[in-house]
Amino acid sequence: MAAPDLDTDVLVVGAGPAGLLLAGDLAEAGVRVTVVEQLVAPTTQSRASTLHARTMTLLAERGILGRLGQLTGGGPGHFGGIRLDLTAADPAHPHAGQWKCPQARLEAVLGARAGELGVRVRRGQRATGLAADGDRVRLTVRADDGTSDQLSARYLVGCDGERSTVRELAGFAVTGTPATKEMLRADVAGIDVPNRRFERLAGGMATASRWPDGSTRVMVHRYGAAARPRAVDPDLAEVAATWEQVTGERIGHGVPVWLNAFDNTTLQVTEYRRGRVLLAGDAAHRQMPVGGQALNLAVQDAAALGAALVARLTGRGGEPGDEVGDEPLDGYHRARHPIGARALTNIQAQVLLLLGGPEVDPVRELLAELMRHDVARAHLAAMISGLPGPDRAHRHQRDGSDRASRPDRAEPVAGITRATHGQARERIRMGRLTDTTALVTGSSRGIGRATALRLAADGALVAVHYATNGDAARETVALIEKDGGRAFAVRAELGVPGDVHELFLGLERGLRERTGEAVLDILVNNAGATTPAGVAPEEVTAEELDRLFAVNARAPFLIVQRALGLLRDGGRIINISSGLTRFANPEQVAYAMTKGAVEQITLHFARHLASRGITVNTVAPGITNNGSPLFDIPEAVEQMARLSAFGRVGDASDVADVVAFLASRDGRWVTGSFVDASGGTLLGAAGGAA
Ligand code: NAP
Ligand code: P7Q
Repeated sequence: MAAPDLDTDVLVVGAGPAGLLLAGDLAEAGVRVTVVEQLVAPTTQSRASTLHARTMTLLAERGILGRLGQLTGGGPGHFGGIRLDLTAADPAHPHAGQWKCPQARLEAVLGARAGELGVRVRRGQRATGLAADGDRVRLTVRADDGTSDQLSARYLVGCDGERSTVRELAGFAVTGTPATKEMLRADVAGIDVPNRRFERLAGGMATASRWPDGSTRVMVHRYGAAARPRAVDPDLAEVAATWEQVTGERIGHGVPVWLNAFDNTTLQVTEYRRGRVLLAGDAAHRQMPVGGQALNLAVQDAAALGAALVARLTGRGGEPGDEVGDEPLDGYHRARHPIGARALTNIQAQVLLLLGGPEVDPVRELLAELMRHDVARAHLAAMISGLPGPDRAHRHQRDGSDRASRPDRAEPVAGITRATHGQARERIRMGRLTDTTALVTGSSRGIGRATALRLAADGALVAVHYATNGDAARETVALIEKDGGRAFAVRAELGVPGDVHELFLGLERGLRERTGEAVLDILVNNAGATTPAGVAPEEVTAEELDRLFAVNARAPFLIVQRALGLLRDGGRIINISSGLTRFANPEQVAYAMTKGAVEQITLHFARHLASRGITVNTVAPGITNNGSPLFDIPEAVEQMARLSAFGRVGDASDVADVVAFLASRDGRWVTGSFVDASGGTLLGAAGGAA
């Protein structure tokens, strides 16, 4: 459809992810496209490493997601160093969360697709001149051998990164703010420093993570250190000096593999289109690489621009596309400019949170507090994931039931009305367990805490049991009260003589003080002792076996027995077991034996208590992030994530939501059952690429 004297319809400068995706989309729609790239061969630098939900969908829509191979979940994500579970954007999204994929692998797949669709990539050629006349653009390119060539096209797109030549040549206007803060980054071999994620120390912020090859990626910022113009990358001596100032550790003896510095320069073009020239990705907006958004924004820009150019160029009639006019291209600017601006704002906010000194601590605290609310988490996670936020998304009804029954003594768990919008759901969920009471053992931390929070959010009065960690238990109570829920803490070490008696003294007193009676609707046997990894079956001692059985099996049995006198008819018992009762892991044999025993409580008491309408069920989590430091080590998380069919480790809330279902009225027809809440860990290994 190009005029015969034109070289091509669309010229794309830059064969990064944006340029290659765009070129493929254009070629697929029958638009002629040529890509110009200054690098002779694709880069192998690590660069970006994270794909977000919207990007995953774009790749799936093009049929190339599977070509990336099995991707592992990239953990929960963060906002300015404050933990943020990106699946909160839309937990039902097929690609919820973030996914690890080196940029080089993505480029290889996008490049192969473009090649198959007939795209020509002219490598080793640099754009040096640009002229627009009438209905065409002319681009001068210079090859490495010094020879120049001129290419003509109807449209030119700059996907050539933050130092975009196309942006310069076409004279785009930009707005932004200069650098104020700088971060040093290095991959260093031969050093041994502890892994840490955004650790805030007295003098600065430090991050370290060991690569599988044994080298360590360190990033460091000294609070208050201003950015300075750099002609060359920092050397190891500079990085090591800053690292020592901030952490007190020495790394100067290491071998640097890669060193660089990056700053928070912010820049955005005021218009994404200037006549026949358009920009996408970093060429249109430059930002500090915080939170892995740049690559995702670029790919999403490119997809939007591809659709706009196809609409512009493939209309019907004599002169293809002319009756459509420039509207689609202006629409591209109108759609993507505000998204870019919003991303720059969130990134600047994250830079302040991450690289600000102690003066930002109060803001971090408040923000962390807000982020404990579903809606706030969903809002930020959606912004980063490229998905519509909770205020805009049409939510799937998740927990609706047509029966709006009143709380009822025989069936204590209140029914709810149909909810279709996020906010309505939030409010209605508050009512599901009103007038009920719950005991969650071991709810100072981990899965127990998440369960206590969820049951309290549903309206239950929750007894937060703990053994040693009083501060953490009080924090659980405070978190519940902050959201308008009701809870109290109860201490009792389980597995020692008198344990269950002590627990029930505290429980009954707490219930009487608040409700006037000692009546329990929901019991969650969650507290558990675990064995350290790395102990061979041969090394398990009799004492250890006794301790595990005392805490994990004996105590839950005695708690159920003692609870019978408190439990209301129609009540609920949920026992937390482990996927390890069906997944062999010899190092955990003793622990798994105790969980096998707990599952017997479910079977036999389900029969025993059915006449009273009490259900008894087992929930079996797989590897679940309980906040232990292990889950701060990206490599460890990646390895554990592979065990789940969904490629990520469980979140405590993933398990808590399952418990809440069994505790709710909706779970009334389920008793004596084993509910696998391990994200498909028991399905076995995948047969092939997803
Ligand atoms: P966690 O973070 O290790 O917390 C354990 C909780 O149990 C804490 O509240 C702790 O109280 C309490 N606890 C431990 N020993 C106790 C004792 N002797 N007496 C009284 N309380 C005691 O636990 P989690 O990882 O969330 O695990 C919760 C349950 O899920 C456990 O039954 C575990 O076996 C099961 N599970 C966990 C995973 C996983 O990957 N995380 C996987 C499958 C199953 P203090 O804070 O006071 O010490
Ligand atoms: O491997 C587990 C596992 C584990 C551990 O790693 C050690 C820890 C955290 O001290 C106790 C622990 C408890 C568990 O319940 C599991 C577990 O459920 C699991 C593991 C590995 C593979 C599959 C699993 O469940 C299906």
